[in-house]
Amino acid sequence: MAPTLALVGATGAVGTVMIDIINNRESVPWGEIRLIASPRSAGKKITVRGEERTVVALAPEAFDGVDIAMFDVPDEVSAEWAPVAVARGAVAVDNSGAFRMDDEVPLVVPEVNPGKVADRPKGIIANPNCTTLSMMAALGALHREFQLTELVIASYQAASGAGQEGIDQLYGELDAVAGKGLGARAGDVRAAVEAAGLSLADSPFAGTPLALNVVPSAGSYKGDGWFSEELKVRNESRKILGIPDLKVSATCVRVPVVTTHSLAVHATFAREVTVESAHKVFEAQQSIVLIDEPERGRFPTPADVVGGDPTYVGRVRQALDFPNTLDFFVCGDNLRKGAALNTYEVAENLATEF
Ligand code: 11C
Repeated sequence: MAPTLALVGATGAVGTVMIDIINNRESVPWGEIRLIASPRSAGKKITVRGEERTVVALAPEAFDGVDIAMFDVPDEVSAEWAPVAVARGAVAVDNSGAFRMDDEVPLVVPEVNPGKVADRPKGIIANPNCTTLSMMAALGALHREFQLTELVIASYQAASGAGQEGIDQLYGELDAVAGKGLGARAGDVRAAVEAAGLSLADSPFAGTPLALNVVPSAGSYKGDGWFSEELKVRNESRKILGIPDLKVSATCVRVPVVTTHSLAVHATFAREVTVESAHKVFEAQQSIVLIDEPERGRFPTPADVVGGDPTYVGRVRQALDFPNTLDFFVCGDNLRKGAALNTYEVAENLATEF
């Protein structure tokens, strides 16, 4: 019998993208597709593959008969409910940060470590953070060929990484500053945002305006100068690539982009690497689109690739002063491959087990 799929968090920002992905798949392996959300959203009707479905409230019984449950909910909700889904017989594929660094939970990117799904003693498989994921297909492909030893990145992260609240904040701020010739005097952007009645204290962007600005803070502050997002990039990259001692340093920055994270990557390898050989590796990977003609102004940017499934790579160059080191730029839709799509791909691969 075709397996039953559940989507927990069906009405959230990532859940909504997930439904779009399911609706646009050529075919799906599922019998029933069950939509689950908080009691507040229960009863809502959503069309999935041409059939109107009613969202059911998150409760233990909601998982009865479910084979694979995808979770697109906050960490604390996953921490409580993924084990409930497993106890009711499902495999949980979780997009939160609740289980990523648990030794008994594989952290899976299908292009990099697909076999890890089999090693899931807790019945849970974790999906990486969207910043880590945005570069992982590219890094995994290069690592297979040239053996990665050191990784330095700077991220340019979109507002939607902070959910619908982040999107609303950015749009509100852009409305508040547009057409006023601001940005030439310290504090004028902040003053305009506050004068428009927008609270910066409650903003997901560290009390700082994001419009006409960049903010070197993502996630929560973890001490010693580091933000959680930077530590996630380090820890998750090591786990996914299977290099526990990989040298990693990350600086994560929020930029006034709605959706699609970008990263400037500086990657060092044990073996000799050239731009030409890296291009070949990228071109051979189905989920990567290489746009690398800088002399013609052709490289990926969030505004041009948002809504796409692939990882977009460009600006590939040999670091002038660092042997065996490449610099390149990647863009990935943080709500698609960075969240919903990778989770769905893991679930889809699992479907053959049922
Ligand atoms: C951001 N990457 O852009 C974060 C959002 O660990 O799943 C995802 C947080 C996570 O703010």
